[in-house]
Order: sequence, then C-alpha cells, then structure tokens
Amino acid sequence: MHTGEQALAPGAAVLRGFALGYARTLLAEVERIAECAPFRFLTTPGGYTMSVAMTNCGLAGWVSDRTGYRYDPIDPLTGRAWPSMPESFLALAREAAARLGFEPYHPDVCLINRYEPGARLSLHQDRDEKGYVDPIVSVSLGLPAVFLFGGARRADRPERIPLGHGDVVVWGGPSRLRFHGVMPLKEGHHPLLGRKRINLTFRKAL
Ligand code: MD3
Ligand code: FE
Repeated sequence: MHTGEQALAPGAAVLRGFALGYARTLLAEVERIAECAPFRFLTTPGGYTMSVAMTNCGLAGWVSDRTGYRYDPIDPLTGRAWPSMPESFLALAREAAARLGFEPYHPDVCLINRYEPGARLSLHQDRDEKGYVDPIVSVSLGLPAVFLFGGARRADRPERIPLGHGDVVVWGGPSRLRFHGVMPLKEGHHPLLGRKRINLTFRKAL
C-alpha cells in the first residue's frame, strides 16, 4: 500500500510502498537482465573492489574501472549492448517522477545495485550524467537499508533515512547533486529476496 509523499528536501521525496504492487514483476525482470548482463563487483579508480554488485539496463550502463567512471553503451564484461529497459521499469519510474511534478521523464539508464549483508556505498555524488536537470528515481526492494542523505558538501552531516521494500525515492531539483550513500546492510531475511537488497536507480545519463 502506498501512503503518500514524505518530503525530504526541495525536489526530493520518499513514496512509501509505491512499488509494492510492481515488486514481483520488477524482480522477474532483474533476473532476466542478470542472465544477459551478470551482476559484477566493479573496481574503483583507486583500486578498491566495490561491496555492492552491479548491472544495468537501458541505452548505456554505469561502469567503473582503473581508468575511471563512465556510462558505456557496451557492457565491458560481455562485449554486448546492455539489455533494454523493460516497459514495467519505465512505467514505474515515470509514474513516480510525475508525483513530484517531473514530467515528462525519459530515463535512458537503470543501474541495478545488489546488496548482501555488509555491503555499503560510501558518500558520493552522482555526477557522471550529461545533465542534472532530470531527477533520479530509486526503487528499493528486499532487505531494508539506512540511506545517508548528505548536503552539497562531503563534510555536511548526512541525515539517516530508512528505506524498505517497495519504497521509491525521487531526487530532483536542488537535491540532485547532494552527497549520499548507504550504510552497511544488516543481516536479515526477506520473503521475496532472502539475504539481499536490490536498488534500481533510473537516470537520464546520455
Ligand atoms: C540523492 N544508490 O547507485 S539510490 C547509486 O540505494 C546510489 O543503491 C543508492 O546512490 C542505493 O548511485 C541510493 C538513491 C539516490 C541516487 C541518486 C541521488 C539518491 C540520491 C542523487 C542525489 C541525491
Ligand atoms: Fe548515487
């Protein structure tokens, strides 16, 4: 059940439970995507291996290696184009963006993050996209996580926002370039996903 918007900051709000009715469909699509473009642990330019496993669908994918971060139309792991963005992904992302007045919304990439207990995302900005006018829409599935919503500067103390199965967040306008991250995932069991959290993030990257 969706229970209305919880404003976080100008241009940003949590839509609690907004994706609940879509969850099984989205997860079936994630499985299909991962058969073509497997989840992998990317290397950062600094030489660390990320604890979050990633894959993508859409016209390009976000990738990282020793040379840097980029959106690549070809999956470097398979040498093929990324799987196309499922209609169900697009429909959900558009419906969520519209709730905050971001219309039309044409995301061309969906980055799919897979967390297992202990996996985390350190504080960062999303600034590899071509522009920052369009919002990012994120969909959380599976185990709950604590999201860190920082400020315009890395040193700004982040707010802690719990995100659970089915929650959707729209980050646009002045919130788009704020620092953010995810605390280490706690152990747990989710009826649909077991010991995992999946996060879909929709972007207009190209
Ligand atoms: C706030 N993923 O993939 S999505 C990422 O839960 C990423 O996997 C997180 O941060 C996750 O880059 C959080 C939410 C998100 C995405 C972009 C933002 C929040 C944001 C940009 C600005 C502010
Ligand atoms: Fe991010």
